[in-house]
Amino acid sequence: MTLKYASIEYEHREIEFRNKPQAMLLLSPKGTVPVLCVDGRVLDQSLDIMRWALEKADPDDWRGVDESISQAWVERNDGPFKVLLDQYKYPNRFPQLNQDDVLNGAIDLMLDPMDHLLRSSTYLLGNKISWVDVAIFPFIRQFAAVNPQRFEDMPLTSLKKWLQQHLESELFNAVMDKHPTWTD
Ligand SMILES: N[C@@H](CCC(=O)N[C@@H](CS)C(=O)NCC(=O)O)C(=O)O
Repeated sequence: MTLKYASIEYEHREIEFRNKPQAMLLLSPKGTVPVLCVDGRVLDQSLDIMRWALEKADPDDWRGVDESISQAWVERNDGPFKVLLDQYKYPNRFPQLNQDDVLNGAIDLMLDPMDHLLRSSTYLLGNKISWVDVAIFPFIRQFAAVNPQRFEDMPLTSLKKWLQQHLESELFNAVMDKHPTWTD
């Protein structure tokens, strides 16, 4: 989404996790996506790719928000919330965990605090979209998709509205095209 927003042209190589191309593993042996190879550098963390793209162009000032508040939200998302999201998505991998505890943990840690913020502003850090919304939205989308009805039934009105707005956004829909699988 950030590459598109910054009008950066790139070659999109869709890969299969079960059959990762050697060319990708040579660049980034950890084998996760996304990987961006640019100007002789390899960026293989989503946030690094976002930062790199925003340095190139940031027409709507996505970075015009408080750095330490932004960082705190993204760290909460990528750290403890991601752990809970995986536990919620793959209950079979965590048979020792009570699913209600996992769900309540995610609500208390992330969903409720986000909903609270979004009651008084359209976006997480104000009335203007920022890189933090874009960094976190895919994770909330995944969380909602695990059990859409359960998510819909949660009294998180402002969060649901925020999610819906991102799902319907031109930017998100512009990058959701299916691509053929690339192989070496
Ligand atoms: N911290 C990394 C995480 C990347 C990551 O875990 N990507 C997942 C897909 S969302 C992946 O590539 N998994 C590879 C696999 O499951 O084999 C980032 O933000 O780029």
